[in-house]
Amino acid sequence: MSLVKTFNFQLIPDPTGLLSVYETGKGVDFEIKRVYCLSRLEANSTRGYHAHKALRQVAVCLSGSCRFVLDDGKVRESVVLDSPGVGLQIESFIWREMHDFSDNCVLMVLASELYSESDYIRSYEDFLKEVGNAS
Ligand code: T46
Repeated sequence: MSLVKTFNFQLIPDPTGLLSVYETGKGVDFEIKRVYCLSRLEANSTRGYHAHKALRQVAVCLSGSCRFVLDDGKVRESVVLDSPGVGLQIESFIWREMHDFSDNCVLMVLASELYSESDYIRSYEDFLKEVGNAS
């Protein structure tokens, strides 16, 4: 089964622009407790390089594009996000990295939990131990 799970959000275009709707129960299967955005990203920068223990998230690229790498300790997959109408589901205990930010990239993330640094696994070695795949 693929690590990359995407789904579509409601888009309401009209001649003046595009309205996109993000709502618990409409693709997002958790109560949205936090929303954060990444913007003004430096060219050639990369982010992420961690997993979460409990947090579940949905990432949406509101503008421009970026590439997510998802890794469960066995398989590593990559997906490009480039539409405000597409959500990428990121489950707990999945290592994630973000690469290839376009100039105008704005990445929004819908989160199931409030911010907690203790929920992060920031070392890949520790992550492999947690998912039972350390050598
Ligand atoms: C994720 C990917 C997709 C806060 O204080 N509150 C917050 O809500 C967030 C998200 C971050 N922070 C602090 C924690 C760090 O000191 O901001 C700093 C940068 O956070 P982080 O290293 O987690 O940033 P990214 O861009 O590598 O990762 C972010 C999310 O934090 C993370 O959960 O899955 O985007």
